[in-house]
Amino acid sequence: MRVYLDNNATTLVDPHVFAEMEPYFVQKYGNPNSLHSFASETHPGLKDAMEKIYAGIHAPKEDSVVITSCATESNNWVFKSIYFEYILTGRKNHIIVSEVEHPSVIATAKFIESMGCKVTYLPINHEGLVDPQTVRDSITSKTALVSVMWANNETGAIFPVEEIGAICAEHNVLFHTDAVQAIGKIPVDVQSFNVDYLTFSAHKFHGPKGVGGLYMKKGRELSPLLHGGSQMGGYRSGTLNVPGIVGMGKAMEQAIDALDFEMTDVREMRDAFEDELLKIPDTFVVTPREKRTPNTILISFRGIEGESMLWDLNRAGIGASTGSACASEDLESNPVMEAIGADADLAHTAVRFSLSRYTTQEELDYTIEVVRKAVERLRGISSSYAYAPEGHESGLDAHH
Ligand code: C6P
Repeated sequence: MRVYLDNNATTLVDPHVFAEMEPYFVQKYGNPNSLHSFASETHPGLKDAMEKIYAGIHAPKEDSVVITSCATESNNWVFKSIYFEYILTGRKNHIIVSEVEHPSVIATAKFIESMGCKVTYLPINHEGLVDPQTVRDSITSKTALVSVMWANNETGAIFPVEEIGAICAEHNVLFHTDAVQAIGKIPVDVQSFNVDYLTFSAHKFHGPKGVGGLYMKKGRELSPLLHGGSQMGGYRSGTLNVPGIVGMGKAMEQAIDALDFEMTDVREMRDAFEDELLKIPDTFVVTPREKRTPNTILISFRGIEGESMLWDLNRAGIGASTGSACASEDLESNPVMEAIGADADLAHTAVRFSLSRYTTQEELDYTIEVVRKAVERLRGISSSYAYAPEGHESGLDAHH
């Protein structure tokens, strides 16, 4: 059996999405900006896809959605543009991010920090959540931007973006949220709270890789990301990725249709799976379930290196991760586990299971069996587990 439980890293392309994209590779392959019928026959599909994307996040017509190649690009664009518009010009000198943002935010924040911008990295609490009060306390008259993700890719923790957005509005500070792990898992409505910029990426909701987007509220326009032929309203030049955009539109529509299923059926399956995992002694999950996206579990198995667990899982045909896919190769401890104050031993033991609407009960039953065996085998050869004093603390800090 092969089981895919790494849906926060990327997802299977929905077959309906794939079918919708196909003609745009082999029949309707014209450049949408050309002046002939090969071009114009791409227009209805593009228009339809953009409408689906706007509808998926409830963006009003007057706001902009700019298509990018991925969430990393969208996040880079926001920060670098804010740097050009506000920091370099001396209007502001400070931005705020949470310390558990995706590397595409953290590394970009560090880059503009190296160019002279002050950056505040907000801590997370013992539940893996950002406290909105820390945002309020960090804002100064020179703060240009607050960027806090909607849902964390490692724990699934849902951050209080409504409250943070309200604090930003109160202080006249721009607010960006990376909603990559929120779309298709929880309702996303850009009109229901204050948000200026919102990042998303098609391959996280059963769309194709290589296409993402940035929502931008009217009046909050950024400086162009790519100068050139003025596609995408001049914000991002370059020939449009027509199949990708069509695919993202369809994937957004499918994700919205499947949202109830995700929030009830996938959640129930996740919860039952988690109950089984937690029956294994000395296992810990950080964020409470009701504060998490419905598909995600970040679990620690004391005494077992996350990578060793992945090895055993992989040999049994199961794909999971120790955290963010792009940080999986460095064998560092999990940054979110470190941020909540887990001890060094426990921070190396995290394994992320992320389900999707394609996950089946049979796959989860099989996974439980494999995990149980792996825990037995790996703890049997773990010196740190063998010598741990009886009744030892969970390894998390005092409030646990
Ligand atoms: N997280 C994970 O395993 P791209 O691939 O550029 O479209 O998405 C980047 C990205 C940005 N923000 C968040 C919150 C994300 O989760 C990701 C991708 C994957 O967690 C791969 S590192």
